[in-house]
Amino acid sequence: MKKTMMFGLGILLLSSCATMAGKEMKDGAMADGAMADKAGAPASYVLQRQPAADTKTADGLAANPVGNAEVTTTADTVSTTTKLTGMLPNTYYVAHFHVMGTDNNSGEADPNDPCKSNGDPILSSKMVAQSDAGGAVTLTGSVAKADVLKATYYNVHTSKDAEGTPADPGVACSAVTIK
Ligand SMILES: [Cu+2]
Repeated sequence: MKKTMMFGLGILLLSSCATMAGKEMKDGAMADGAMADKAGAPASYVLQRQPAADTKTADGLAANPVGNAEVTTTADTVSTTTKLTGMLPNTYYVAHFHVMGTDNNSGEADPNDPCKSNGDPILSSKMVAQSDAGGAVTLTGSVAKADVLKATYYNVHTSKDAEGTPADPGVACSAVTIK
C-alpha cells in the first residue's frame, strides 16, 4: 500500500517536471523566433488589389497587380523587396509604408482594413521603380526602423514620374506589422 502511494507521488512529481520542461521549451522557441527576427527572417505579405488598379490608360489597359512584399527587419533597418506582375508596361510605380488613417469604412466588409484608412505615407520609406515591357516590376528600399514602427500598411501607387510622385490612391496594398 505504502509503496503504491509513493509510486503514485513519483509519477505526479515526474509529470509536473515534464510540464515545466514543456514551458521552458515553449519559451525557448519564442526566444528563437525573436532571434530569427533580429537575424533578418523576412515577413512576406500578399498585396491586394486596390481600386485605382481599375484606372484605364488611353490604350484601354488596366493593371492586375499580383505579388508579394518581403519585409526584412534588423535592429535598425527595415528593407523591402516587392515583386509584382500584371502591372502596366514601362510605367513608374512608387511604394511606401503608411500610418493608420481615420477614414470611416463602417459600411464595408472589413472596416478595420488599414489599406482603406487613407493614412499618411511615411515619405522616407519611398521606393520607385519602372515596370518592364511585360508589366513586371521590382521595388526595393531600406528605411530606418524608427521611421516605420507605426506603419500599418504598405502600398504601391502608379507614379507620375521617376521621382515617385503618386498618380493615384494606390493599386496594391497589404496591412503590415513592423516589430
Ligand atoms: Cu501610399
